[in-house]
Amino acid sequence: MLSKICLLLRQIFVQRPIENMSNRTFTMIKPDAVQNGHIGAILDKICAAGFRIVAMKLTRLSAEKAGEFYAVHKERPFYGELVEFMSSGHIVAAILEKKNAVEDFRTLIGATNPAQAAEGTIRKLYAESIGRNAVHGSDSDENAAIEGDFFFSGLERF
Ligand code: 3AN
Repeated sequence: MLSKICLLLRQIFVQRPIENMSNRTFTMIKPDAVQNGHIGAILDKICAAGFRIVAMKLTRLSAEKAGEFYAVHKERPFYGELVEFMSSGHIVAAILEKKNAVEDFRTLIGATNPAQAAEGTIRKLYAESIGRNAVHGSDSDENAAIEGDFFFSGLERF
């Protein structure tokens, strides 16, 4: 009873309601990193940073599926290039778990443009360019859930 009251009080008074801080994010190791043989090194960094792999698969997106996944960028000038690249080879898709997963994973991968990514980040180490930037990381809890559902059924996550 007391813990329920505490939870309610937190939800009322804490600026960021606790439901908004998800512990899951979604990632893809992109075709450039797969082709360059970086799957193992990238998974090693992800695990060393304290993420637990909840779901994972090696797969390939059709152009249609890549277009659907990145539909939010449809109006951006690089959309066609992005869809072509993301359907050009195999990817590793995964759902990852950790406290504050979305934000911590974005820190681990670094800036979109590897030239601007911090030292030691996955994109700094393994990305080729802003377009071929080795890994995807969800940008919000809401998108993490949508993106995870895009690739995995309930039976495929643990
Ligand atoms: P992030 O993946 O860091 O969240 P977004 O959401 O701005 O970056 O872009 C989604 C993806 O679109 C990037 N991961 C990258 O592959 C591609 N992209 C972003 N900006 C460019 C650009 N200027 N030229 C080519 N591709 C880009």
